[in-house]
Amino acid sequence: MAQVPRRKAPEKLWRVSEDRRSRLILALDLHDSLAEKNLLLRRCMDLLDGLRDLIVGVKIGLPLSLSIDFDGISEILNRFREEFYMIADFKLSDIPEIIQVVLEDFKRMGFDAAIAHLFQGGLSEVKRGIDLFGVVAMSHSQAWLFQKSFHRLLREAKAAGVEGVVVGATRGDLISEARNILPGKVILSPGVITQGARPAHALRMGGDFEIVGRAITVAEKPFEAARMIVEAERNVLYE
Ligand code: NUP
Repeated sequence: MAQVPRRKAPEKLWRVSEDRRSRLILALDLHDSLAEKNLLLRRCMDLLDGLRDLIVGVKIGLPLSLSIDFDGISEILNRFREEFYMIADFKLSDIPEIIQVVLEDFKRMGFDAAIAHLFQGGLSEVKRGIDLFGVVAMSHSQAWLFQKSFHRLLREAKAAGVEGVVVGATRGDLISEARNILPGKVILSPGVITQGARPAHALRMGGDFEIVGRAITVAEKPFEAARMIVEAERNVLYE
């Protein structure tokens, strides 16, 4: 029986997801600061063109921004913002006033959402016109300070009123806990394949979206790699 998503916000994220029957967000971490910027930009455009039926969103962070500059990022946003949910992953962790001006610029550029840290506090003070996701559990094995602070970060996420949280796909038990404690929030999970989590495992544990970078971006056949992940997701969602 088809599983109906419980959470309807953010509206664009769920709408695109339901249209494509996918929970896959691409981490567009192509980087080579010495390469010709236009060549790298073209590679990004070609990759996104090829994946348009499979991915729901695109996550952009420092690796690509340092390689093609913010002008290049703006070109990507202008071309694909209607089709994909665009997430700025600069893991903001600053005073509320600075986070606010940065989010205003992200919005102007065409981003739908940003990822921020929660531990610095103050996010509830930030007036914002885009969605926000707070990091509560990172995917890498050395993130022990996060693990120790997990429940406090979940409380901070609730108080901050963020739309969702980031919980590593490598931390299935924490995904389930976050799901129980924050039933209304979207859970994004990075760490699939290259960092060790099996495709769709995060969804089985109660997560909503998987963020995948290198397993697709450096694959010989990115479309096939993405299709394999989306098929695993569909088996969980529509079994
Ligand atoms: O805990 C986190 N783990 C993580 O890998 C939080 C993140 N935001 N990420 C990001 O997800 C990381 O910066 C990268 O862009 C992506 C995972 O990429 P990959 O391991 O699939 O290549």
